[in-house]
Amino acid sequence: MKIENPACAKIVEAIAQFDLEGKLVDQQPYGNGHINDTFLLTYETSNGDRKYILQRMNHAIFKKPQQLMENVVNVTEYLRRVIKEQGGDPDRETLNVIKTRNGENYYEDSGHNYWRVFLYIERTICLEQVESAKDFYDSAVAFGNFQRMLADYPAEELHETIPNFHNTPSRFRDFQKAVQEDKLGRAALAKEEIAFALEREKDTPVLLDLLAEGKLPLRVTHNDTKLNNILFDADTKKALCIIDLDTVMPGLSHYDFGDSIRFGASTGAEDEKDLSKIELDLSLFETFTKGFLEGCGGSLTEKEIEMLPMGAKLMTYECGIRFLADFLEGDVYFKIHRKEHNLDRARTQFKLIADMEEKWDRMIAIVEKYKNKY
Ligand code: ADP
Ligand code: GN1
Ligand code: MG
Repeated sequence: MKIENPACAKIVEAIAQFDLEGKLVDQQPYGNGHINDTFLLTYETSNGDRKYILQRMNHAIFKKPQQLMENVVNVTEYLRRVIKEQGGDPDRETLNVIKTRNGENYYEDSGHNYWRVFLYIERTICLEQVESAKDFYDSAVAFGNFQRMLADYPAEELHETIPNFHNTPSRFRDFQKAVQEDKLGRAALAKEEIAFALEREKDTPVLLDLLAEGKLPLRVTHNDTKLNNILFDADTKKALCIIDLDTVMPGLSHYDFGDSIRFGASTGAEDEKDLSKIELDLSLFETFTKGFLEGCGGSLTEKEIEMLPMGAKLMTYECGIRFLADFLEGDVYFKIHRKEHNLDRARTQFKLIADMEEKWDRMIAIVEKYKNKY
């Protein structure tokens, strides 16, 4: 395999640290994540092929890999117990961390890259876009369930892997700074987008203010609930396993609801260039609302439910300003695959927000409809 990313040059050294059965016959870059470097490893054994996911964690973003892996191991061990109690299959329904030969959760190589291995969950499908309302509904139930399964997890034991991850006012300040500095002179290319974002500053503290006033509860949340962070069973087509647990932290239910809507209830891809293809699909919004509330199983408060549309709007907005700030700063955070990729991504988020503003009353009415159903 040709490894283009020089930081991955240590892959051979890393693989050797994990006690994986059989003979390594294939290694390929894998998946469409924007953050980590992911590889699929295939081993030949006497019982057929075994596959593993190897990841180089993004150390520039996750500054404390040890704390990050402590979270992932503790949360997945907790989930294993819950899944077993519910009669499920913990090897397929949650991530399983494979330790190094020294019994560690990850390996730091001689170039200070941090590597981890998960069991590859076989016979699964990862969707980059909603293909059917049923898939989206299943993902909603799964994300709601995820939050419910972790409801009694001692939140204070979780490390904050990215401080202020969904602190929208703090994200706004970062964005303002990126505009003011305009390090690469790119702001001229995004005048309209910058103006659009600046005009909406007043929305940014709404949810955190309610939290501070004690009107919204803090929960354990996933915080990165886009559709490709869930694996579907290829045979039953059911949502099977929630992955990408790097950002599991205390948060608001709105973060999980909102991020799923931003990604999955849009009529186009996150990086679609033709903005006429981007709208909020109200029918998918309804599908997700119903599934999420059902998955949460009556655990959300009335105020939480009432604020769900704001969760959708703020998560979309926050992601938009993060993409735009990264464009202005020279694409240092999100992986890009073409010129102006982050600007394209920001544009879809802002188009979606404009459409949400048009459809605001209908979004509220939909949430109201399911308020007391579960
Ligand atoms: P990133 O943080 O970069 O998004 P993810 O942990 O989401 O990284 O992994 C990237 C992709 O790799 C996922 O979208 C999924 O397709 C695939 N993947 C990750 N873990 C597994 C696993 N245990 N089994 C099967 N596929 C996986
Ligand atoms: C990143 O890791 P991935 O690709 O699932 C990002 C999310 C963004 C998302 C936008 C740790 O998610 O916050 O919403 O890209 N994850 C991190 O696609 O920053
Ligand atoms: Mg991911």
